[in-house]
Amino acid sequence: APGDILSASSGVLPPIPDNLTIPQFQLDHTEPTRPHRDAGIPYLVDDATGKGIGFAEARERTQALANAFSSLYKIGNDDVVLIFSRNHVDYPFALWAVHRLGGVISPANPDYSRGELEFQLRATKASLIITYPDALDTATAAAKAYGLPLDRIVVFSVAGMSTGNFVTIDTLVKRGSGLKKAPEFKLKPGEAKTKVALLSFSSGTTGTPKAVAIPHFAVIANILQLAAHSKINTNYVDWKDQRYRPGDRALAVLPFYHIYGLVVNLHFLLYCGMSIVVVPKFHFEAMLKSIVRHRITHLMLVPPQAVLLCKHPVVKNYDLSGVRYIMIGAAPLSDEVNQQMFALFPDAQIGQGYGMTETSTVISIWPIESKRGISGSAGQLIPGVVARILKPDGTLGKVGEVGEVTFKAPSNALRYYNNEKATKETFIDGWVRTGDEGTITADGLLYITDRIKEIMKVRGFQVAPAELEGALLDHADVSDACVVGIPDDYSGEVPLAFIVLSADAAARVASDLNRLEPIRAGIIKHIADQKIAYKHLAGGVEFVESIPKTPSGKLLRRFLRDKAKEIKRP
Ligand code: 4UU
Repeated sequence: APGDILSASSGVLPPIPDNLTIPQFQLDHTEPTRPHRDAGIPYLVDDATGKGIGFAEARERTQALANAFSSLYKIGNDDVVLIFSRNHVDYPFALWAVHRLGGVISPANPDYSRGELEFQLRATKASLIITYPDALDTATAAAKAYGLPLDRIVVFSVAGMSTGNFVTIDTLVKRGSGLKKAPEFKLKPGEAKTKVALLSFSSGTTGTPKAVAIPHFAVIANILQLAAHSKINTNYVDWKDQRYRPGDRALAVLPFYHIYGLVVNLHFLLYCGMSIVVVPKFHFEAMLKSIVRHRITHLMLVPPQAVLLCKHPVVKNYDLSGVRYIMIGAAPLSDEVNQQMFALFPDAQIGQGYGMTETSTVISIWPIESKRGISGSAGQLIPGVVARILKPDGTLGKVGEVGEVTFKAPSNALRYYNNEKATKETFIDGWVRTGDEGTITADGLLYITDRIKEIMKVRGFQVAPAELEGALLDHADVSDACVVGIPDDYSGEVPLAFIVLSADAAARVASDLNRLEPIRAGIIKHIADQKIAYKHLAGGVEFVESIPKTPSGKLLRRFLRDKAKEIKRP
């Protein structure tokens, strides 16, 4: 038997436009713009000041920035602009401005180190950096190392924060509104399927982070798939019972540099006519204050934030009863936390979503018919998604059987950018291999049972063991290394390194055992000095005689992952 092709949701997917860029869909296409345009619902709201930006102003700022990027920075078709920033109300306008010129956006975490940013600049060949005031030092250092002139750095304007001598986005909006209108980049029918909009990073099933080439069509498709799943009625006539309603207010604590924040929290919720309250940096108690102050109705979270809501003593000081909807995704959610969330928000809709960068985000969300997600399930496949289960013996699974889940969806990304080898392993005949083990029920409910691929998910962020192993092998005391994730109540998992000492370090330890602890501390510091905080070896360092490998030299990571589970942590 050939196995089953599984699909699910009861929503009906409309035709997906294949000739529009993301801003043309989001700002020019008439239907989804109606609540903001005609009813004056704020588009984006700054969390700190409460200042709202309306739809007309959003469009104007986007156009002014497009004019400025075109005239003053010569950004045009296929030029890559790297946004190295926290969330900012101008973030989407800068992004759409570049798209209006046919340019490509590569988003990056503003807490990256110089080396991590330099890697992304090189991999994408970016020619302009848009950054946030507190990330200017790193941006400058990385630009120098990469060879980008410093006048190719521009910075978002933030009250009370210094932008040095750099040109600000506010200045560019002012100047751009006086410049002639930049020619709009246009696509012919079908071209949106191959025209790259985003280069977002993911490690895929193996190796170090790679740029995922995401076309305009994939993002627009995912928005329409989500709308179809939740039966969004764009006539906005009879929407009172909808999960997402015009005028609802979502907090954007999820970062826009990650696909979950960008496509779902920002683009999809705007499509629904909602207002997005933009938070630059997640801070737990500040989030609670913002929920109350802005009368937030919708939250999109990662599991550690749900853990804080369930466990943190300050939560009881805040009236969170206005929250009607909470989606949790990007990493496994424990049953315990799930049940506690249900108890904490007795009236809210709460459930899980599952997605990945390679599918331009969402694959599944809990069924629209149920107020609450089914505990343990990552949700129901959304319209347009079909799944196949690849069993360990290479055959295709049937309903209810366990194996690697693979998806075909209109939102599937195209490939890994400039990486044919990795592309061949993950993007196969229109299917994306997830590296996740799971099963799908007859109702199209997805259950993720394990992770086959190497990556760790630390606080929802991908951490590639290969990246850390590469850095560890640069250390003089290390001759071999293997990094695995170990469970952590808050972060989900944290990296632990198994290390084989170099001959020299081993000899030093053999002559004096007291030398071992400084070596361990040195290795931990070596990673801390060059990597963003969530990649640090919070799980510690374990010394071993050798790293188990297959005869062909491949790390037996699973073996060490199991071994790590036996280690008692302080
Ligand atoms: C178990 O994490 C993401 C996207 C997350 C997302 C997006 C929209 C969640 C809900 C939503 O509505 O992307 P990446 O590329 O950073 O990581 C993808 C990987 C998956 O392959 C899987 O291993 O993150 C893990 N993952 C999950 N695991 C994502 N969601 C889940 C989940 N349960 N619900």
